Amino acid sequence: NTVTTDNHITTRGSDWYFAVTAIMAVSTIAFMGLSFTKPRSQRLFHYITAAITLVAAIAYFSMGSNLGWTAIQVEFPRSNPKVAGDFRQIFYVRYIDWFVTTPLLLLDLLLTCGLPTPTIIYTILMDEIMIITGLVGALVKSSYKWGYFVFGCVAFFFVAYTVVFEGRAHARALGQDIAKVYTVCGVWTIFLWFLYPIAWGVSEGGNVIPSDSEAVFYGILDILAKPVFGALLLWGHRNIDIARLGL
Ligand code: RET
Repeated sequence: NTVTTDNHITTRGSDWYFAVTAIMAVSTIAFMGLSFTKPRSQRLFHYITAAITLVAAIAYFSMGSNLGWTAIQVEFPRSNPKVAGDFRQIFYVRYIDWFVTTPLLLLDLLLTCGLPTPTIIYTILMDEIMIITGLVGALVKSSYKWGYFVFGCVAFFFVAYTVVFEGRAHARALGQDIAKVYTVCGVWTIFLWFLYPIAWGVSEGGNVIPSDSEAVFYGILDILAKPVFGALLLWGHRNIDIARLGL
């Protein structure tokens, strides 16, 4: 079970993972620090957001340490012989991170627009189906992996529908300032989340790009979707009393 060098992260890939670890860790400290500027009753969004970057920091520490992965046999990619190899490194720890953090990201967003609890619960359930089908698909070596990918995309459709249509309508009803922070964070989320299945398709799915490129692709997405999203959200909440959201 040898992993060819081209399908395995290099020292530079590992350094990049550690750089992202540092960004996530510093963001966690910053979000917790910012929570002290608010009374205890107003810190919910700080806690959720800090938990997201904390979990990511640990996942990135694992990947930088070359842990949390397994070798999966791949078919020879004719489109790009440079990445040809018998095995590809699949970082399953990414999915453990996403299983915890994507529901928290949705909570940040859907609590901001005051959606009813049943809607939030079913949207998070769809999100969990999306992540788990992505994980199983990544670990499957045959082309059945694309079946899981399709299930994941269908689940993602429901998540996107809630964020784009239901969430926007509820946010508007809560007032202009809330609608504004919801729109900024919602558009940011949907735009970025659409890029994840593309990254999956060329990495775990089609084995088109090597593991170092995968590290950069997902890494940039994670920085934008977690610390940058969190900063936008907390900034948007700075003058909003969470009692207005029913919290
Ligand atoms: C997978 C593959 C299956 C189909 C779809 C996917 C979408 C994943 C998404 C992940 C978002 C992750 C975030 C992480 C934290 O920053 C699982 C790749 C649709 C949208 C935001």
